[in-house]
Amino acid sequence: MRIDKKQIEEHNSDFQKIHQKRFDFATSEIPNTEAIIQKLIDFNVAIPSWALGTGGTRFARFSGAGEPGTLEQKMEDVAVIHALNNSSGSISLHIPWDIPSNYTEIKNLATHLNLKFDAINSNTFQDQKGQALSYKYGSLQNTNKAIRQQAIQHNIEVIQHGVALGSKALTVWLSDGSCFPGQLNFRKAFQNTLESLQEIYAALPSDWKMFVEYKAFEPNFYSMTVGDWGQSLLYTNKLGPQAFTLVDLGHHLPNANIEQIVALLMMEQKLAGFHFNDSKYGDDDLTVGSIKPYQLFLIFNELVEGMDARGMNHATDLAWMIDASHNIKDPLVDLLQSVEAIMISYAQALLIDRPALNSAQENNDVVAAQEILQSTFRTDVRAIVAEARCRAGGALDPISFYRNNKVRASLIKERGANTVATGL
Ligand code: LRH
Ligand code: MN
Repeated sequence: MRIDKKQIEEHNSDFQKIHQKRFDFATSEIPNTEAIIQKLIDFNVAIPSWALGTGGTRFARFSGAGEPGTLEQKMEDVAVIHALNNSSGSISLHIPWDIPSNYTEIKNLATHLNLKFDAINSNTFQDQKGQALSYKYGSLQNTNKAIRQQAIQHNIEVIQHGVALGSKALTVWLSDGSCFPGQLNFRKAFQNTLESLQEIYAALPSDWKMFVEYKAFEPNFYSMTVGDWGQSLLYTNKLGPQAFTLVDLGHHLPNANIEQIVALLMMEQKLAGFHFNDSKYGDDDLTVGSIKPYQLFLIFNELVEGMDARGMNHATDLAWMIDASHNIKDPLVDLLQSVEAIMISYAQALLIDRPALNSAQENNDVVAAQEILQSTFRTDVRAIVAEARCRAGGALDPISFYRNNKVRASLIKERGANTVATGL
């Protein structure tokens, strides 16, 4: 399924009149919109290969139709999203779910689809068919050295897959932990995991990064061996300068102050980047900005402040990825909504009057500080985001385009109704 430029031009000419009115109003209210538009055009959010099909829970999975059944079809779906929003030009693969059958063909397809390969993910949270040793009691933490070695070897193979595709980072998320008090010696589990990560770290090419993703609970429900940002930072500090802490928004205990965690990880220059999603209770993997949009804005406020304080390149110095699961919505529409929510929060954070906020903070003028943030959060920047998208060749209203052009119906016609995507 390819979206051709002509279709997008037709769509944009239909939406131009209403868009122009909104854009003119926005530019009359919002200062230096051109600088913001350029930042938005340069910004890209990677799409997870495992979120292009319908996700499920332990209770049920209501499969959608026309899902991508192969890596090639997953890449085509990411290309559809990218053609519509021009902000999703990279895919994050998960091994072994996405092992390419032919590297050259996959790389040629990526070039043809104008896609890059973002961070690549290892998987020692499942036992694969024919796998010699089980990860039931953990992988890198396991008391059994042979099991740790098997997991280390898998991660090194994932790096090799990534090198062959042009990725520049390995994401390690460990489901390791315990379900009951007394089950685990926390210190030994940490030591085993650190030594194992050190062997994997030693296999990293010099221009690669390792992202250590933490999670408070699930699938272990008493302890996780990389359970929070502090534990992940312990590992990444001990591992070395190529190791960074990855923040998945859904991996925190209720009411955690994620924007403060982000500010401190940036201060330590140990922030890898993000797995964006939203949640009300646990690792719900819901649409970004659908539950706590103010929190997302506050996170981007800390990001813009932190990146500018260090002269970082907003688009390339951190890893921007989505990690979501779609139980009841069309995955492509859900991902379009998620990228839109990210672009809106980023644009609003770029709007914040930093000198005024800094002086309010310096003078403990709490009300002024609050008003600066809240009035910015209540500023409608959607026309600015749409203008950036349109200038970059995207659709003014991607979801209307997707629906009006019956993209899902075309995918079903092409793939049939029963194709199932590998992943969660
Ligand atoms: C774990 C996680 C991790 C992925 C998996 C698909 O909850 O966030 O990032 O490997 O989801
Ligand atoms: Mn994640």
